[in-house]
Amino acid sequence: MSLKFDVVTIFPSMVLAFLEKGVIGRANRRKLLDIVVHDLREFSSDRHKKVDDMPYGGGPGMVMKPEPFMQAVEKIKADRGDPQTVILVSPQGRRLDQAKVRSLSQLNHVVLLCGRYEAVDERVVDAVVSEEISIGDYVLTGGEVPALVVLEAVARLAQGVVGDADSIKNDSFERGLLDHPHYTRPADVNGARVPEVLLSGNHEEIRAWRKCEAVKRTLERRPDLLHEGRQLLDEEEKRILETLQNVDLERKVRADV
Ligand code: 4GX
Repeated sequence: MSLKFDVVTIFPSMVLAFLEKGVIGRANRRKLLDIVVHDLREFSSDRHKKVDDMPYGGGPGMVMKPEPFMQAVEKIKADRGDPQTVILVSPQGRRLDQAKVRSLSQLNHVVLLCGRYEAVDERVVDAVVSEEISIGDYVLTGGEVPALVVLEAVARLAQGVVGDADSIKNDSFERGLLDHPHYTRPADVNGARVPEVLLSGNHEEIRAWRKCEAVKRTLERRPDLLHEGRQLLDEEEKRILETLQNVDLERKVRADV
């Protein structure tokens, strides 16, 4: 039972070029995934295959016409069965996070609609879209990259796509902590040395060091993760966090006197 995706875009070649590479490409070839990319222009009834038009009420930019997206979703339903969700990637959507990715990975069939220009006619949202998803608070020129972000994040959670299932449990946002620093050979690059503990062969010390570095980084760069995900931390991590916070507090108090 492979996870089905349908992507609707005016740039199918761009999306396909991305999807044939790497872990996702391999999973698609091995039939662990079943991804179909659709050219939106093929669903335009217009003789010039136009998919955009001027906005009613005036204003800058163009709006994507409703019928091509609606026809595309109809065709997907007829050929591939009813999807469990039809996603429009859009700055107006709920922001994607790993919890949302996890819940999407439980589905069998996901449709992703990619818009361009200023907007998509709202009747597409009303008629065929089940949810709008944003990948973050910055402005892009089209929905293709966001759709690929959603697809890649969801697809790698499907059974067998990522070879080593343990590596998923280790993902930063599954753990509520950022990753610790990593090093590979050589042990010295122009004088920049790998931390001595990693060369020590003392696995208990290495484990403790990594944990401490992960908590330090998270506190420093993403304190928001520690507030949301404190329950994800084990006792050892909580102890490290408290120690670091106390050290910081003492430093502040000393600066005061
Ligand atoms: N996260 N964009 C989509 C066209 C558009 C406009 C309105 C639907 C409704 C974005 C983001 C994003 C730019 C992709 C506008 N589509 N999408 N595009 N950030 O900025 O998802």
